[in-house]
Amino acid sequence: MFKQAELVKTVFSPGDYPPRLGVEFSFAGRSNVGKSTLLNVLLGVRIAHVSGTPGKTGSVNFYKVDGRFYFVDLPGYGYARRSRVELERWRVLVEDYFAERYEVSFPIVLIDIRHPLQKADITMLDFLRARELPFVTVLTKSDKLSASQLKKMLSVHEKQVLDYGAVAVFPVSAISGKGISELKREISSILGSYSVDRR
Ligand SMILES: Nc1nc2c(ncn2[C@@H]2O[C@H](COP(=O)(O)OP(=O)(O)O)[C@@H](O)[C@H]2O)c(=O)[nH]1
Ligand SMILES: [Mg+2]
Repeated sequence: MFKQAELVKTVFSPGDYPPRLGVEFSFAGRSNVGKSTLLNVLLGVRIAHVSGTPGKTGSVNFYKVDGRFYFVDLPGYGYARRSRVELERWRVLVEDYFAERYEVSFPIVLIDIRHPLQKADITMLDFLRARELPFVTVLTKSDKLSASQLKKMLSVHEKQVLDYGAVAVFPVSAISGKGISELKREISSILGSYSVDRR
C-alpha cells in the first residue's frame, strides 16, 4: 500500500520544516511504546531506528511516503530519566510543530495496550483535546496480552480515548501483524477524504 519511503528531514529546531504536501500523519507516543517499529511495519522497510534504550530521539523526523505525503515521527515522551531542560525542549518543539502544521497534521497516538494511561499519555491527549485536533489511536503490543486481557484493556482504552477526540482505535501487533491492514485502510481513507479546508 505504501510503496516507497525516504527520510527527507530531521528537525531539531522549531521552524525548520520541509514544504507541506497536504495531509501528514504525526506519530506520537511514550518512548518505547513501539513507534519506530510501527513506522517500519507500515512502510515495509527498516527505516526508523528501533532502540533498546528509550528516550534517544529528540527530533521530528519527516518520512516522505510515495512522494505524496509525510509520516512525521515526533519525539517520544514520558521517559523518566529525562532532564528538565530536555523536557522543555520536547514541549517547545512539539508545540511549534503543531502550531506550524495544524491544518495538515493528523496525529496518530500510540499507547501501550498493556497499561492504563500514564501521565505522559494524558499530557499528550490533553494537548490534542485543547487544540480540538481529531486523531487516531493505535494500541501497541497486543500480542503481549491474553485474549481476555486484550478485550478488557481495549474497552478501557477505547472509552477514554474516544472521550479525548479519537476518531478510531486500532489494537495492533508488530509481531503478528494483527490490526496493521485495518490501520493502513484508515490512513488511506483519511488521505482520500482530506481537504486542506477541513479545519
Ligand atoms: N511484543 C511486541 N514488542 C514490540 C511491538 N512493537 C514494538 N515492540 C518492541 O518494543 C521495543 C521498543 O520499540 P521501538 O519501536 O523502538 O519504540 P519507540 O521508542 O516508541 O520508537 C522494542 O524492543 C520493540 O521490539 C509489538 O507490537 N509487540
Ligand atoms: Mg523510536
